[in-house]
Amino acid sequence: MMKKAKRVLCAHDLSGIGRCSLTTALPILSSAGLEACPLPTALLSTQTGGISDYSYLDLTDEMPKMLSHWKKLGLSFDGIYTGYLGKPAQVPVLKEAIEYYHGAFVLVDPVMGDAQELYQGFSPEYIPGFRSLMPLADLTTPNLTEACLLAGVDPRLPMTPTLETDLAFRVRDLGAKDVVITGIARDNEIGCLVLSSELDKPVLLLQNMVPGIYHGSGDLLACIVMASRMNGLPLLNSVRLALDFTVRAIVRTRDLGIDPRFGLDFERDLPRLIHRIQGGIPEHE
Ligand code: PXL
Repeated sequence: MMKKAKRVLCAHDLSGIGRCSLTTALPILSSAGLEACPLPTALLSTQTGGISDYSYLDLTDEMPKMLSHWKKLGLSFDGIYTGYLGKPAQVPVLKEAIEYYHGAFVLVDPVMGDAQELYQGFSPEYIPGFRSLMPLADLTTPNLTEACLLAGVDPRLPMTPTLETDLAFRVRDLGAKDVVITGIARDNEIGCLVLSSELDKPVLLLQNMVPGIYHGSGDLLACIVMASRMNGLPLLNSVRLALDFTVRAIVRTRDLGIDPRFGLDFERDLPRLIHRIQGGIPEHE
């Protein structure tokens, strides 16, 4: 018998330009056969990396109103995916929603910085907020900078494989069941360190590195992992699929000479993603 599409709540910003957050999450989750329900945290003209003078509307006050209407309608969610938050004050709002919809698969992407520093507009107040969400997370996907901030380690410290492994354990000790640290570099490769609740040591998955800063890569990777997990793919296969898809989009963006501040050219690969996720085909070529 045909089953209802699983419903996923997506708490992320809506940026008109920049293919990040909701403009990435919604098409990816829909392609994966999921009903993607946006709970926008902020409205921006563009993503903020490398761009100034963007417009910004905080939606903190709107979020409880949307959630309360959804509660009144008696809706349920099978998944909750949180990302870029407009204000640290949104953390308690999300905590309440996660507790209310207990049983939903929860991915917390603790979006707050990259390249060893906090993003424009972010204060250190976000750090305890995201730490407090970790015990509610089935999975968290910090990049290396965010993992340091969560773990209380200076993100400007030189990285070593030992420190990276230590970070994965420290983030898991904060309470997240599974941890995927993104942006782990080795020689000419880049990838993710995956520490699952079922493993006693992390697994490193790598892909060819494309030098440069490609905005929105972390969001694309996280929402493909979410989409794959919601379709029952195992964690390692989900990360492998997300890494391959993200690197393909980065390569295409570079080859087409697209300004990387405007996001990754991922759309034309959606049919391939649909085939792989909905067909449960995790292997990369
Ligand atoms: O990719 C993370 C992200 C999401 N949303 C907005 C951003 C960024 C990173 O800079 O600016 C608005």
